[in-house]
Amino acid sequence: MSNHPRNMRTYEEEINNFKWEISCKELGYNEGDVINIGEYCSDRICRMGKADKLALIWEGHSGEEKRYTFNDLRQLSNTIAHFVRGLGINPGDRVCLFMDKVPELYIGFLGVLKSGAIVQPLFSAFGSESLLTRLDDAKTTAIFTQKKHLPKVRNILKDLPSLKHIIIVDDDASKPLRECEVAFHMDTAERIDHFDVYPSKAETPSVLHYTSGTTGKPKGAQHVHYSIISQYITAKYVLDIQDDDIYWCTADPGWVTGTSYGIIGAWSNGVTQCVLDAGFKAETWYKFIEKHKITVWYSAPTAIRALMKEGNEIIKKFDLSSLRHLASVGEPLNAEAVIWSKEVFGLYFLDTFWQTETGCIVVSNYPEMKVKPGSMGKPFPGITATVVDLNTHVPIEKKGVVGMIALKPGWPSMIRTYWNNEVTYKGKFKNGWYLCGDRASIDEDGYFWFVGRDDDVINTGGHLVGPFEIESALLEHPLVAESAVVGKPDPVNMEVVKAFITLKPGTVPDKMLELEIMNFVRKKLSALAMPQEIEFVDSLPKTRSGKIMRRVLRAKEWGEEIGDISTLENDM
Ligand code: 6R9
Repeated sequence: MSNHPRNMRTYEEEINNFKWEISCKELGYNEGDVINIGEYCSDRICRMGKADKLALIWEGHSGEEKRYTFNDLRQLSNTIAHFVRGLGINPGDRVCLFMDKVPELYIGFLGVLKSGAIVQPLFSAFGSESLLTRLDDAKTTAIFTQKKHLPKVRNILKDLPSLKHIIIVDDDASKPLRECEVAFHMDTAERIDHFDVYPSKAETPSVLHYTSGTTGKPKGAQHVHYSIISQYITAKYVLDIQDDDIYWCTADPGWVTGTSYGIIGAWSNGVTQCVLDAGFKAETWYKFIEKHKITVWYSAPTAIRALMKEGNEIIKKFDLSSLRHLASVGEPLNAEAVIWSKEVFGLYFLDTFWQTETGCIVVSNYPEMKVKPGSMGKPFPGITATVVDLNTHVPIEKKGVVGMIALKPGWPSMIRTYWNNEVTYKGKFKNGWYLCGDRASIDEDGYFWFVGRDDDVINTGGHLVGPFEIESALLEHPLVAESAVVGKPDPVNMEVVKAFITLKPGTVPDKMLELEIMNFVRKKLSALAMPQEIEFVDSLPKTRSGKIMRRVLRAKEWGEEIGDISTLENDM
C-alpha cells in the first residue's frame, strides 16, 4: 500500500472538466486518423520508449512462467497478423480465439486486430453447441485453438461452411492434421519486425463479443477501434493504473472484462499485467499476488465471496502488502464483501458497473470518492446516466425511486450494433436513452443502488447465461418434453441455474436421470450453463398464449411475490 497520487482528480473536479477529447489527446489521436487497437497497445508503447518494459507476466496451472516485453508484443502480434493475412483472411472477416488464458490468446487478440480482421473471443469452456451457435451467427472464417479443444471444433465443422481455417497453437505433430487445419507456434515462428498494420479508422469493427439475452440466440455485440478512447481513460482513472503498477485482471477474455480491461486497458496505458491460467483457489491467488507483487487487482464478486468463505487465517500466511487498489465488476457487490476487504486487505473493493454493450465502465466508485458499501457509485465523468420510469422512460427526479438504468448514447466504446441484428439493437433505445436492462435507484448524493435485472437472464458468478439457450439444449434430450430455466439464489455465485422439466409420457424421473440431463447440458453448452438443480414437474405455468412464465417459477425460488398472473393458463 502506498500513498500514490491518483490519476483522477476529485470526482467533483472531474465531472466539471472531463471531455473524451482528453483521452484522444493523450493517445495522440486526431479525428479522421488511422486508429488500430493492436498498434496502439504495442507499437505506440514502444515508440514511447517502453519497448523493453514487461507487458505480460504469464503463469500456467503448474507454475510455469513466460514473460513478454512490449517489444515482444509488437513483434509477435505482427507475426500473428502476418500469418492471418497469409491465410487469405480479409479485413472484416471474423477470426475466433478459442483458447485457455495462454499468451497466444492475449497477443493473438492484438495480432488479429492488426490484420484488420474482427476478433471474436470465446470461452474455451464452451461445448460444441455453444461454439456452433456463435460461429454460425458470425460466419466466422478462422479459429485459433489448442489441441485439447480441437475435438469440439472438429465436431461441428460440417455445419460451418464459412469456417475455412483451424489454427492450432500447440500442435506437437503426434497426429496428422486434417484438411483446413494448420499448426502455428507463436514463440518459435519467425518474428516479423515490420508489418503494415491495417489502416482502420474510428468506426472500423474490432471486437465481436457474444452476450446472452432472454430470448433467441446469443447476440454479437459489435465494437469498433475507437472504443480504446474509453477503455484507456477509464482504466487510467477508475482502476488508477500507473507506470510502475503490476496489474491483475482475473477475467477471461471470453468475457468483455477480459478484453476491455484484461488486454486493452493495461496495455494502452503501457502497464505490466499478469495472467494466471489456472482455476480458482484462494491459496493460489494469494500466492500469485505475493509472488508478482501485484498492486492493482480487478476481480468479481463471486471470487471475492469465495475468498471470504476461505476465511481470514489463510490471508495471514501471505505478504499482500503490495496491493494498493482493488475493484470489482459483474454482479452486485454486497456491502459485507466491501467491508470485509477493508478489514483484511486494508482496502475497499470498489464496485464498477458496466456491460458488454457499453464497452467501458459507466457507473463506478473512484479512488478519491467516499465509499458507500453496497452502492455501485456514480456515473463516470463523460457518461450521462440516470434511472428512467419503467413505462414512460422519462428520468425519475425523486430520489430513492427504482427505475431502469439509462445512458445517454454517444460515448466512444458503445457497441455500434448487434451482428446481423439491428432490430434488437434499436430496441434497446427508448425516448433518446440507451436502456441497460437493469433496475436501480439513485440516492440523495447521486449514488446508484442496484436492484436487479429487468429480464430473465441469469447472472451466475458474474457470467450471463440465457435461459433460452439452456432450454433449447434440454429439449434435445430424448426424454425431455418441456423445460423452463431460471436463476435460483446461491450464497457464492449469487445465482445458479435451475431447470424445471416435464418428461415425455411414461418416463419416471430419478436421480440418475437428473444427473444424466445435467451432464447432457454441460457437454453441449458449458459447466456454467449446467443446471445445478432439476425439478421434475407435471406441467409448467404458461400464459394463455402458450408462453412459459419463467417469472412465476423464479419468484417461487426467491420467495418473492408472484405479481400479476392474470394471463396464467394453469396452476403449478
Ligand atoms: C462487464 C459485464 C452486464 C450485466 C449488467 C448487470 C450485471 C455488471 C454489475 C452488475 C450489479 C455491478 N452487472 N456489473 N450488476 N452490480 N457492479 O459484466 O458485462 O457480461 O455484459 O454483464 O451484469 O446485470 O447488465 P456483461
